[in-house]
Order: sequence, then C-alpha cells, then structure tokens
Amino acid sequence: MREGPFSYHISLDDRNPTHFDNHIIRSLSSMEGYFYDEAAYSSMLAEEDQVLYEVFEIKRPETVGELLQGISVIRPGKVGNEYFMTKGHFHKVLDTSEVYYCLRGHGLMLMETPEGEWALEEMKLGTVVYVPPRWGHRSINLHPDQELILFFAYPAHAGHDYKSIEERGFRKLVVERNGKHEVVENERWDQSS
Ligand code: PAN
Ligand code: ZN
Repeated sequence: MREGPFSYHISLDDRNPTHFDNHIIRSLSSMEGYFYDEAAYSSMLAEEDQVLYEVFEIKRPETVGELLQGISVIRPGKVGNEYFMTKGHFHKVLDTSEVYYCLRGHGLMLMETPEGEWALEEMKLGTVVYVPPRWGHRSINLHPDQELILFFAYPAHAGHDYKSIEERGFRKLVVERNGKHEVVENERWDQSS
C-alpha cells in the first residue's frame, strides 16, 4: 500500500492499472449457484474452468475517510442465456455508497435494496453509475465479444456481504432473448421472500 498522495494510470491497451495491490480472479468454478441454468453451468465447467472476471484493487487502510479504488474486467460470454456477471454484494457497512465509471464495453449495473426495490443502469464508455447507500450491486457484461471495464471507488471500511445474494440471487435476472437483453423474475428470490 502506498504512503501519501499518489497517482496511477489505467492503460486500456493491456487494461491493467500501472499500480495495484490485489488481483482477484473469478473463474466459473467460483460461481457455483450464481447462474439459474445449472445444467448449462455444469456442462460449461466440465469443458473449461474459464475466467469470468478479474478485479484489480488499489488497497487503502479500512478506515473511515479512506477510499478503496480499482478496476473490474468482466469477460464477454453467457451461461445458458444469462450473461457473464459479477457475484454481486451488499456492503457490510450497509450505509456506504460506491461510484463506477465505465472505461470500455457495454453492460448493466443491477441494483437492489434489502427490501427488494430494484434498479438497472446501462453502462457504456463514459457512463458514471452512482450506487447509493444500502443498494446491493452486480455488473453484467452485455457485449458479445468485448470486455466490460469499470473503474470503481468506495469507502474503504465498507466491507462486502455476499451471503444473501449467494443464497437467493438478485430479484431480477438479465438474460438474452432474440439477440436482446431481457429482465426476468428470479424464481429463487420470489420463493425465499
Ligand atoms: C467492486 C466489486 C467488483 C467485483 O470492487 O467487488 O466489481 O464484484 P463482486 O465483489 O461482487 O464479485 C465493488 O463493488 N466493491 O465494493
Ligand atoms: Zn461494492
């Protein structure tokens, strides 16, 4: 972790920031239970444990006042007809927000509150998405062959709570139908509420 003020550069040619402290790689095998089409998931996994997304984090002390930043890179692809996406989470300190800035690609930010209110924002080059306090969030790559590259920043003490989304998912799923994305109900969510 760096001391004092600093800068770094995000090169879109090799898409790795010139400085990062942590590199997380999420492959298909780490996403068990996240995609609704379990048969499609299993047969894809049997073929290859491909990488779905990566996160480069610029770490900060996990204290109030600090901002943790980084970039996430979501690969193009689908499991069945559901687009590649991040796991999604609430912040452990629920009352914390986050800002995303789209550097490349085409995607969606799916958001919901613990009470089940939901929202979807489209992301293209230059889009800023503000995720307010209390809103869980997941990034989804809609592009058929381009990576979705997002810069993010959030309070460094926020932490992550994956549990509820791991158990029941988001209220809505985003799937491809006739070459377009469509928002459909997640039956697992409905059954759990
Ligand atoms: C981001 C996310 C990143 C990966 O840094 O952590 O996009 O998504 P998952 O954490 O859901 O796998 C963020 O929102 N941090 O709070
Ligand atoms: Zn977050």
